Amino acid sequence: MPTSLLTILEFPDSRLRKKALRIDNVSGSTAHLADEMLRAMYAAPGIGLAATQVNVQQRLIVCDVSEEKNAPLIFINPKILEMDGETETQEGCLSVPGFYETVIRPEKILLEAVNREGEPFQMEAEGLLSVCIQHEIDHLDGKLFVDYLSSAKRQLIRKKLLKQQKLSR
Ligand code: QAP
Ligand code: CO
Repeated sequence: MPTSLLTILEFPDSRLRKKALRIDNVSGSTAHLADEMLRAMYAAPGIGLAATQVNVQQRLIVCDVSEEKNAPLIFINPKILEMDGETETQEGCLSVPGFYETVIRPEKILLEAVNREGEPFQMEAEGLLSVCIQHEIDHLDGKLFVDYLSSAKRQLIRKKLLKQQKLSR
């Protein structure tokens, strides 16, 4: 598996707080970015990645929650239309390496998005895919899973990651 040229930003980098803009024209470069993001996600390895995490302020996310890592999904301008139920998941994030915490979110979603051909579609998701999509859409709005934790937990993670980042540069 080739590694990726994209760099994944790490918490508490302020660029993770920027709000991504809608993509009004799906072009070849959008499809190319999606492919590069999938490459970076698989290399990590991860199950989801948002453009915000690679310092691109565009509304584009990719996911693959399959066991075989052979079911890449690309969502452009994703929007949740309906949600239902409640589920608890141990979430992690490529931008918060080494930390996993329980987050409660809606269990099922109805999603609207645009595909890499520029065509709108709707999709229902539940289970890990639903949680992954919600987590990635949060990134596009500058939100991280650590924002759902107590501020004490978030500050501790922040401190540990800053220390780690200083050691590794
Ligand atoms: C979001 O996160 C997600 O800490 C995607 O050291 C995760 O792919 C949604 C990863 C879990 C729901 C449940 C995290 C890789 C990958 C790490 C990821 C790490 C290496 C996280
Ligand atoms: Co994340």
